[in-house]
Amino acid sequence: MSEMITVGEAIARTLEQYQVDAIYGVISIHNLPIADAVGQRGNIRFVPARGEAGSVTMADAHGRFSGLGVALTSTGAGAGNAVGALVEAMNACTPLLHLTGQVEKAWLDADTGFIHETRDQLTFLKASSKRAYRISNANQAIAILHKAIQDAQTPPCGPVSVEIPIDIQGAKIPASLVTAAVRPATPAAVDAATVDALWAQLKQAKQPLLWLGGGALSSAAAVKKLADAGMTVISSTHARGVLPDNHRASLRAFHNSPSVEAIMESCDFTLVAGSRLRSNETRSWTLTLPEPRVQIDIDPAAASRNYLMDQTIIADCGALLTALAAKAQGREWGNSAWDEQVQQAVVAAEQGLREQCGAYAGLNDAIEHALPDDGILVRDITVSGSLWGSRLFRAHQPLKNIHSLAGAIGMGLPMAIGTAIANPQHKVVGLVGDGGLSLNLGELATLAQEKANVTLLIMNDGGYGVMRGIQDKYFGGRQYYNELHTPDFTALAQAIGLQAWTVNRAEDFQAAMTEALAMPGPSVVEVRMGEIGALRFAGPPQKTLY
Ligand SMILES: Cc1ncc(C[n+]2csc(CCOP(=O)(O)OP(=O)(O)O)c2C)c(N)n1
Ligand SMILES: [Mg+2]
Repeated sequence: MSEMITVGEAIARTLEQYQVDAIYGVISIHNLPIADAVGQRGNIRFVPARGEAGSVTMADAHGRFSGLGVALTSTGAGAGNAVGALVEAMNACTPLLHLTGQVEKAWLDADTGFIHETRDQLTFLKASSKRAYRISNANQAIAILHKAIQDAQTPPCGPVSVEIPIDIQGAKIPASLVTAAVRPATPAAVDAATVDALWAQLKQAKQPLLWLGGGALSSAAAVKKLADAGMTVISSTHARGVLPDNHRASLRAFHNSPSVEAIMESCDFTLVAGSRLRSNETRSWTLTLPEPRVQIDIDPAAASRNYLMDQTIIADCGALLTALAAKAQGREWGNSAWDEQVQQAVVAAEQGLREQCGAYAGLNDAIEHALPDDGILVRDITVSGSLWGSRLFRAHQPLKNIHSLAGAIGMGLPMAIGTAIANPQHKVVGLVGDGGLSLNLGELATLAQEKANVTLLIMNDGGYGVMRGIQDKYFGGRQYYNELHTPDFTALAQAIGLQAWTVNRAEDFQAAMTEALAMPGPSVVEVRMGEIGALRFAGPPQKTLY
C-alpha cells in the first residue's frame, strides 16, 4: 500500500502540480484540512483575506494573470459571500478554482442544523460559476479536482466551484491518487478553408473594422499585423491595450464618442473577435455595426447573441487571428488619409473626455507620468474609473488596465491586491471610490499585512457619485440615499499601518502620485474631491434607463 494522506493534503499537492503560487481564503472549521496541509507543506503562499468576497476577487485577479486563481471558503454563508465575486469572474472569463466546504457527507441535504449548513449550496454555486461540483467520495476527490481545473482553464474560461464535505477533506487516500496536472481541452485546429474564405471576404471590403473582446487578450501580435495591414481596431474596455493606444489604427475604447462612432459606421465590414458586444459598449445594442458582420468565438452559444451575424466562426480567437494575419502582405486596406481621419476621431474623443474630466484629467496624467510603463491600473466602478480610468488612461499592453466587468462596486481593492501578488515586479494603482471601498474595507488590513505593491487611490466625494449623476439625469434631479458618512480614509489607513496622503488641490496631484508610487509596497492617496470639484457621470449611455 502506498503512503496514505488526507484529501486536504492531496489537494495541496495537486495544486502544486499546477504551479499554483497563492491561495486566497478565509479559514474555517469547514476547510482546515486543506489549509492545514497547505501550511504544513509550505510551498504555496496563503493569503488570509478578511472576507470571502475579497478572497475570491483576489483570486480572480491572480487568475487573469497566472492562468489559475485559487480561493478557499467555508460552507454556507462563507460560500454565499463568494457569489458576487464568482459572478465577476464569470464575466471576465477568469480561470478560477473555488474550493469550498460542505457538512459531513452523512448529513448532506438533511436540514439537521449542522454547523454552517445551508439549503442547496450547490445550486447557488452552479448559478454563479461556470460549473460546480460536489465531491462525494474521497477516492474520487483528485479526479474531480483535475476536471474542475480543466473546466476552469478551457476557453471560454471561468470560475469552477468544488464543494467538499468536511469528513472527506480529512479522509485518508493513497498518495498515488495525486497525479500530474491535466491540460485544458484544446480547441479544434483552425480550418484552412475557413481562413481562406474569411480572407477573401475581408479583401473585398474597402475598410474593415476589427472589434476586440476579452477572447482576443492573447492575440496582440496578430492584431498588430492586421492593424498594420489597415484594419481599424476598437476594443472593449477589457481588451484595451491588445493593440497599443498609439497605433495609428486604434480607436482605443472610445465607443460612445460621436467622432469614433462615425468612423465605425463608415467601415464596410465588422469582424468581431472574442467579444460579447456588451450593452455598455454598444449603447445597449443601438450602435450601428457595419455589415457584413463576421464573429469569431470559441463558444457556439455566442453566435448572433445580440447582433445578427452573417457568419459565426467557432474557433479559438488567437489561432484564427494568427492564421488570418499570416495572409496580410503589407498594407491591404486604407491609406494615410484614412489614418488621419481615424486619428482625428480619437483626438476629438479624447478632447471631449478631457473636458468632461476637468481638473481630474491632470490626475490621469500624473499617474501616467509616475507609474512605470509596466505598471497596472486596477479600477473599481466609480465616476473616475468610468471616465478617465477606463478610456483616458493609457493602454499599451493587454491587462494593464483591469476592472470589474460585471459592474459591481467594491472589487477594486481586492482586485488590486490579487494583481500585485500575481505581478510582484509591477507597481499597481488601485482606483476606488469611497462608496465602493466600503464594501471590502477590511481588505485594507490584508493590503498592509501582505505588503502588496499597491498605491490605493481613494476618490472621496462623500457618497455615490455615479448614482448622483443617474438620479440627476433620469429622476428629475431628485437625490436620495447617495450621501454617505465617510471616514477620514487617510487617518484610517494610517491606523492600519499604511503610509497615506491626503490631496485636496489639483496642483498637488503630481507630487502626491510621484511620492506614493516611488515608495515600494502599499500606500494610500485620498483625494478629497469636494475641495477640487465634482466629476459628472450619469452611467453608461443607454437607449433609455429601463
Ligand atoms: C454591488 C453593487 N451595488 C450597487 C451598485 C450601484 N452603484 C454603481 S456606482 C455606485 C456608486 C459608487 O460609489 P463610489 O465608490 O463612491 O464611487 P463614485 O460613484 O462616488 O465615484 C453604486 C452604488 C453596483 N454597481 N454594484
Ligand atoms: Mg464616491
